[in-house]
Amino acid sequence: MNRLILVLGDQLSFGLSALRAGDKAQDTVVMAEVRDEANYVRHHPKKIALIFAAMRKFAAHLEEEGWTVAYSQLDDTENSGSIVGELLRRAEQTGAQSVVCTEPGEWRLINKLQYAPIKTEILNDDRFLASHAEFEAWAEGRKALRMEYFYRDMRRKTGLLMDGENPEGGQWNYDHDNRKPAPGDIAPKGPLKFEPDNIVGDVLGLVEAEFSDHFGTLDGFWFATTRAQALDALDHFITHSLPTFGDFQDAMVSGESFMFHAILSPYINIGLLGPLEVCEAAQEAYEKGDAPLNAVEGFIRQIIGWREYVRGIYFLEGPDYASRNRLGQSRDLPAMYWGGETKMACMSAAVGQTREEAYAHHIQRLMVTGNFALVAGLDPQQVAQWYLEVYADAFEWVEAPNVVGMSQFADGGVIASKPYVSSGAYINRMSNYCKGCDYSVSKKTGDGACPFNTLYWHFLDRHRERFSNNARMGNMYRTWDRMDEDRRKTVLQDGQAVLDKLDAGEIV
Ligand code: FAD
Ligand code: DLZ
Ligand code: SF4
Repeated sequence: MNRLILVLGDQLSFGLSALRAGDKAQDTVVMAEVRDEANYVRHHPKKIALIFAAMRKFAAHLEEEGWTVAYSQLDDTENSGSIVGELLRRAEQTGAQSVVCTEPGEWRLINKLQYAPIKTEILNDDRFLASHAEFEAWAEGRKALRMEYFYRDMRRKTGLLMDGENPEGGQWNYDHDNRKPAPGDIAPKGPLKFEPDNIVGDVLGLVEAEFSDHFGTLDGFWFATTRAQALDALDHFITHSLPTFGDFQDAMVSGESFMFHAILSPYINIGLLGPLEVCEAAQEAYEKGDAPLNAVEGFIRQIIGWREYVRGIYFLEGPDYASRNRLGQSRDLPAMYWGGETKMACMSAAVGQTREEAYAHHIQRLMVTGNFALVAGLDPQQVAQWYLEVYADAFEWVEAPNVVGMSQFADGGVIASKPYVSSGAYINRMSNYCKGCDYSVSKKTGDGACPFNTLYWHFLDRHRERFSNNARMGNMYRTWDRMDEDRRKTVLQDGQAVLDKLDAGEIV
């Protein structure tokens, strides 16, 4: 009996479980550009363009391989505007009675497919190293679900950077070597960029016409949109950036949007690259003596450790995870997140490059935009929606744990053992942003004091009840308590003044 094989925009992998289960001779692959997916949050135009262009090229490859593909372009007049709508329309056209798909990366869409008015079989997404069952077994009975221990199991499972039973070089984690600020004369090569071809050009025209009111620019689109291009981008990263990736992993420099990062997450997350092949390429560079252990271990840990771990948490914790707000923070996202004027050079740099590139690296996401959201008491759901919209690599299974959990502590500590908050000193140590800022990072209070300096203490003070017994935060509270009472009062007043300005829509 003929069936429909659904392939979603972030499932562009030739080895996808739904394709493996299909029969080229009688099944029809359904791929659909739909308004529901492009608009359920207002994705960055570059993200939509990446997904649509990569979908069109993937569909063409499937046809070359003998599949029958029913592809809906966004502007097809018959397009119903939703994934389920398109499945029903194609079922009527082909006479198919059932659908086979690979589990989507978001509860919202899983739910829609589960309750679709057509029989739908949802298969495991085995493009990940750890299945849901394996992650559940790992988590079972543990008091705290810390990434480091999960990561070690993944090293053992994959054999990556293993010397028999032991970690290569004698240590599991070389993070302490990876926190260097960047010297003044660094010249990162940046990611490999691709000229738009005709298919990309068509998509850019469509996205410009339909989604130009979303935050972000389409100008200078350069993403890879095929597996072959993504493999070239991987090769370029391994050759030019991996050797220094570790040393400057946390560093931020004005005007350098990419530093030595891989910029591979958009490709891995939509399926053009597999996580294991990316890690194997890094391991090979280490074995050939082309990249040092601290860089290669750090890189591999992000993928087989963090990436797999956050996915495990998202599915283990269930559909309510993304809406948690355990700190009860509720302030609206200020206009500076949408490019509104700000005097904070670090925020301006992170948001500005996000608008341009649909990309910011980990420390910009965690310690600039995330840190500010947390100390300023922003509503974590609005914050999460922002991240889901603006980054090309954002899909809820990976975005929500990183934002709601790691960055905003809104899951109450499932992921992080303490909140990632800092004063301006951290940003000053890891970047050159403060040199060009209207605020003074060395000023703790008063006119022109860095907002992070006062809001950091304001955050700790207003959440004292929750955090003062946290062993990892004892030093912070002891430092606060040692401050003279008048000084504490001034710090809190100044912090409150920043919050009042945000509430009044004034420029901060
Ligand atoms: P690199 O720094 O070069 O790292 C290599 C690879 O490791 C990445 O390509 C990615 O696949 C993986 N990786 C690294 N850190 C993480 C992590 N914490 N979680 C999952 N994978 C990781 N990553 C996303 O893929 N999608 C998101 O929506 C996303 N949202 C984030 C939100 C916040 C608040 C924070 C703090 C982090 C978020 N991350 C997200 C993780 C990380 O910032 C990005 O994976 C990374 O910036 C992607 O750029 P890159 O390829 O240059 O990564
Ligand atoms: C993100 C996205 C966008 C913008 N558009 C589409 C689309 O038109 N068609 C499609 O199949 N998938 C799209 N996606 C990816 C889905 O939103 C994604 O599969 C779910 O969010 C689950 O990760
Ligand atoms: Fe950011 Fe404060 Fe430095 Fe300005 S002084 S760039 S606001 S950390």
